[in-house]
Amino acid sequence: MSIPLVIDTDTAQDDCVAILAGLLTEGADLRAITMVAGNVGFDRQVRNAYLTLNAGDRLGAVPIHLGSRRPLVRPWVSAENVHGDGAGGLDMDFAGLEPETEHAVDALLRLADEAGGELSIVAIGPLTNIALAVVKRPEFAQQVKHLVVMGGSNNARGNITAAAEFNFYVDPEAAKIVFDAGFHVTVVPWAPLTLQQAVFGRPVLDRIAAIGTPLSDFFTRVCSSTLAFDESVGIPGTTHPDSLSVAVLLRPDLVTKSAQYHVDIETGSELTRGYAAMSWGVHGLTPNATVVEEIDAPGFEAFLLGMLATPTTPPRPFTA
Ligand SMILES: [Ca+2]
Repeated sequence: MSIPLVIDTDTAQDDCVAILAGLLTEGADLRAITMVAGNVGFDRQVRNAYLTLNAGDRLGAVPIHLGSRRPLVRPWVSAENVHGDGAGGLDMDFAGLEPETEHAVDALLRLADEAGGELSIVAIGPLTNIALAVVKRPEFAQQVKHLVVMGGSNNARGNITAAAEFNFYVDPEAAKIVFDAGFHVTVVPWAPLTLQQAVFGRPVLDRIAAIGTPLSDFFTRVCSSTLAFDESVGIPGTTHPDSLSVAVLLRPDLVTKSAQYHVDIETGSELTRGYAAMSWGVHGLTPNATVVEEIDAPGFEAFLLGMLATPTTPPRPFTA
């Protein structure tokens, strides 16, 4: 059975891998890519998405809709110190590639209508576009079959601050709107889940490089800058929460443990801005999200490595 989905992304590094998983996994019907301000410069993110479609030999097959160029309330904060340009310096000729004129928020609403309750969304950047869709049409939350959100930490450390994970930190007001909206939502947290089960160390990266396909070469390139950063902060490899989020939607059998939580986002404090308070059921709060706690990590690795072995012929040559 095919799963119609949209990937809402701030395309850099693992976002690229997530898009490839949405493009190439059997049964996935990727209907659009919607762009949101996050990791790196907005227009650079759009180029990274085109680089990814090119790597997957699907240039022109999936529309890219431009969304929010800044968070709802706050100035944009980048993660360029982590990701560089988000594509490891990879480039190509972008001539003739034009994103859709329809705004990402309008595209999300239209695609939800067209899918008749079957559309799923994997949101792997700040939640600005998803929040705006809810603001524009509150019943959007009920129209979406399944929203998978990469963000927050489950009573564990952040990454951009001690308290907060990047996506929720960048636009905490948007995240709060989304968790209050009534979506059927599953959360893929940064810690402990990603840090414990979705880090690819050098031996795995060597195996990926040895696959020798255009996709594995692309993976190695786009993940290269982040590897240096991750190792500099004590993470023993590249991190893959975004591609894990796509896997959670498309391969729910990879989730081995999850639980119901009440998730709320800190918007008042500067110290803990964007902190996700994940209440585990003993505080009298009604659950509003499923939080992934454990995955089949070897299965996830096999999922991505299998995808990267897919033969493709990128129509446009990559340049350094
Ligand atoms: Ca992302």
